[in-house]
Amino acid sequence: MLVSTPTHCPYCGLQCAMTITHETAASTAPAIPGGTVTVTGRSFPTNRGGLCQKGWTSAELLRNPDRLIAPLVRRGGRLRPTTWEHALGVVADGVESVRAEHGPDAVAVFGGGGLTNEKAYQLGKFARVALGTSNVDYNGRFCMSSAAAAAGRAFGLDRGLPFPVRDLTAACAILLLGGNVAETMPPFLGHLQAAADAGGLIVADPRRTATVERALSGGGIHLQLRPGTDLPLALGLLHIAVTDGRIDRDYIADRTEGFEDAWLAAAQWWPERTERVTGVSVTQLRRTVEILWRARQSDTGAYILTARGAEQHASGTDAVSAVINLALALGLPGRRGSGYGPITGQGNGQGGREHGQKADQLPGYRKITDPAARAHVARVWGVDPESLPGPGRSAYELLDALGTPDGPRALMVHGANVAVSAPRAGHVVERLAALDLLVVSDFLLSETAAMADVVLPVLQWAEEEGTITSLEGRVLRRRRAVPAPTGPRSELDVLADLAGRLGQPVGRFRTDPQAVFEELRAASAGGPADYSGISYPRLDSGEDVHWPCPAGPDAGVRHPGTPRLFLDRFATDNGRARFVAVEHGGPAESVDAAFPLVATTGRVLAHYQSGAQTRRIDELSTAAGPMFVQVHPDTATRMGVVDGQPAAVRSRRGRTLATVRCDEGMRLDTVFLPFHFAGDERANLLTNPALDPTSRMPEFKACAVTLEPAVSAATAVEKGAVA
Ligand SMILES: Nc1nc2c(c(=O)[nH]1)N[C@H]1C(S)=C(S)[C@@H](COP(=O)(O)OP(=O)(O)OC[C@H]3O[C@@H](n4cnc5c(=O)[nH]c(N)nc54)[C@H](O)[C@@H]3O)O[C@H]1N2
Ligand SMILES: Nc1nc2c(c(=O)[nH]1)N[C@H]1C(S)=C(S)[C@@H](COP(=O)(O)OP(=O)(O)OC[C@H]3O[C@@H](n4cnc5c(=O)[nH]c(N)nc54)[C@H](O)[C@@H]3O)O[C@H]1N2
Ligand code: SF4
Ligand SMILES: [Mo]
Repeated sequence: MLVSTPTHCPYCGLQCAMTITHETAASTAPAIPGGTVTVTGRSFPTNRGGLCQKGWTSAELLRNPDRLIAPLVRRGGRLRPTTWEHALGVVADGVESVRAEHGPDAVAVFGGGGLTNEKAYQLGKFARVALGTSNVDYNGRFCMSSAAAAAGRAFGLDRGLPFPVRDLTAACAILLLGGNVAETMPPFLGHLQAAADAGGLIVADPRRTATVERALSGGGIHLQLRPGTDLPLALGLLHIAVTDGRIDRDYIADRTEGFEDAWLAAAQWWPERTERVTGVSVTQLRRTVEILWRARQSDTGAYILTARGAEQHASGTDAVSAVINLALALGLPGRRGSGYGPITGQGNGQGGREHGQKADQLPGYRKITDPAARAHVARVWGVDPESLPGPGRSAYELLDALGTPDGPRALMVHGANVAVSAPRAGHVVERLAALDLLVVSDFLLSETAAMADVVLPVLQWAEEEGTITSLEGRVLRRRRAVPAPTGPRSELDVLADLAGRLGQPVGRFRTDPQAVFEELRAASAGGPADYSGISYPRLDSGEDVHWPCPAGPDAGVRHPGTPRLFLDRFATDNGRARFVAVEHGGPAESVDAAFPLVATTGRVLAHYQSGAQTRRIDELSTAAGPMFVQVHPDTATRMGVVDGQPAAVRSRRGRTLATVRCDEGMRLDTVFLPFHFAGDERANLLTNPALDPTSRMPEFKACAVTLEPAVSAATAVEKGAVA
């Protein structure tokens, strides 16, 4: 029998629509249901039927032989299969004893932007109520925190893109800073086609990426800046816009505040100075302003977008503020057919940062320090507001404190692989090893799970119900499309069971996703991310609902949702967007004779994040090839490394092994490494955990390194160099 279910991709924030078809058949393995599972693209505004290679192959992990079936508990140094009863007993006892000895903050939780809204919400509630800990944060801190912080201070609200992706389709000019969407969200590139064809796609990236190639093929511009210089680039562009009279003075007067101070900062960034610091020519700077301004004036659509390249810096929040200042001066935000927005990365990167797994937040994007927010959420949870902890440590600070005298002694990880993806990963692994108790919930034995004392096998995306909120703030239904293996349990079930063992009353932690969503609606009501008017039936009917979507006083009136924010006013107290005066400091670590190159890191098309999932899919692993370091041929010669040969990349924190990939399109001073590989090939053995003062985002995109030839393990064995 064939059963087809409409749902969405498990990977990135574009949340392409897909149909999963399951052909039922008798099972050949005891725990694993039989039958074939196929994926097809489904018509939807963001992907228009298209999927990338990761989406096409996403069903393979459902029946992957590496799939975790039974809980694992470490005994005699090894992880061994056991029963749920025993595994959860070990977790509950371990948590109780750490709490008794060191207090509630000694148990920490690390969540993920891949969790559904229901799971993210429940994880935050579990941390605050069942554990009573302030120490809960998640991998979105490594992803969207700088963009979110900058949007918050400029617009009073962060929702990723404040407009639907489809609005970009008509635009004639788009400036994209630090995004390689041709590899990170291939169907998104289709929305940039009109701009690209008009010669209006401008991409700021130190590398000549596939996205840059698309821009250049239509006559667009590549701003090949030095890593970590988006901030002065944006200041320089604002300088030109002001001095050439290419700013919207009426908009600045009517809809914004703080322009004078922002201009004072940008006034120092005359074009030649900007060129010297960023490496982008004055001609290109002028053309960029000209293209954006022309599109803005003729109302043919001008947008500015940022992604991780511009944001993942110790000055990422200020860099995004500088970009928003430029957008405001041109009069783009809050206007139909133009705008600014960051491109959210993870599947539920947006919802994941709204419902309370972030150290400083409660559901509905509420602040945990706000007494009214605490009272509201405590009422929904049936607890005393006084019992809710305050803000806790940010993701890297949390990991850095593990096992230290004042830090957490136990950690529960849900949906992240920090042993690979956290900055200064060698140090993070040492901290994980210093814990009394590490509990990882996953469906695969990720590198982090492999270090755990207890591993809890959970269900995968196509085996359970839930909702996610995509990069455009649209709430989507994820559906159960295939039967689950016997053994793994749903995360909601695991959290409820543990909560009971930790003394929580029966029924406080629900296990049915729809029931949890109903609670989330109530908890979010009246908050910035108000979901109270959204329901499973509304979403199931295919309705296009973007938050905020309040229920309103009259339950009979359905709020239509808010596809476009800020059209009348911004979400600040006085309704005006705020310019923020920012200064350039540059990357936290500078190059010197010992570490003469800047390393930046990022993604390739076929792998996802830490690679825990995609490294297990042969088609993707083959397409991606081995770990590499991308370098200009002249730089390779200078450093004595050879194309196609192994090299060691060293920073002040560690050493990474990679195959040299020479590329004429690289800057001479920059190398690039993907962060999808494990073990000695982790790019994060190099990265600098310098944190942004506002967002606490680590500096993934710039650290000082050197390159030297290396003998790979394989070559060494061949040559007899290793016994
Ligand atoms: N294939 C694939 N797709 C993904 C993911 C994945 O792991 N694999 N992950 C998803 C997630 S969570 C995210 S956050 C998004 C990320 O999506 P992107 O932001 O597009 O991805 P990155 O490769 O991290 O960075 C983009 C570009 O920034 C450039 N860059 C590096 N340093 C700088 C700099 O200082 N300034 C500027 N302007 N550019 C710089 C890099 O060369 C790179 O080409 O992708 C999502 N989609
Ligand atoms: N050097 C460098 N490092 C980076 C970045 C970079 O650009 N450069 N980017 C950063 C960014 S933007 C991000 S988003 C992070 C991502 O880094 P990670 O947080 O490590 O991301 P994933 O590899 O997606 O890890 C998710 C894990 O959770 C599991 N999982 C998936 N779904 C679920 C679920 O529903 N429940 C549970 N319990 N588990 C699940 C997966 O199998 C996987 O093991 O990496 C950051 N690290
Ligand atoms: S672009 Fe993102 S959502 Fe779409 S198929 Fe690829 S990974 Fe999935
Ligand atoms: Mo991300």
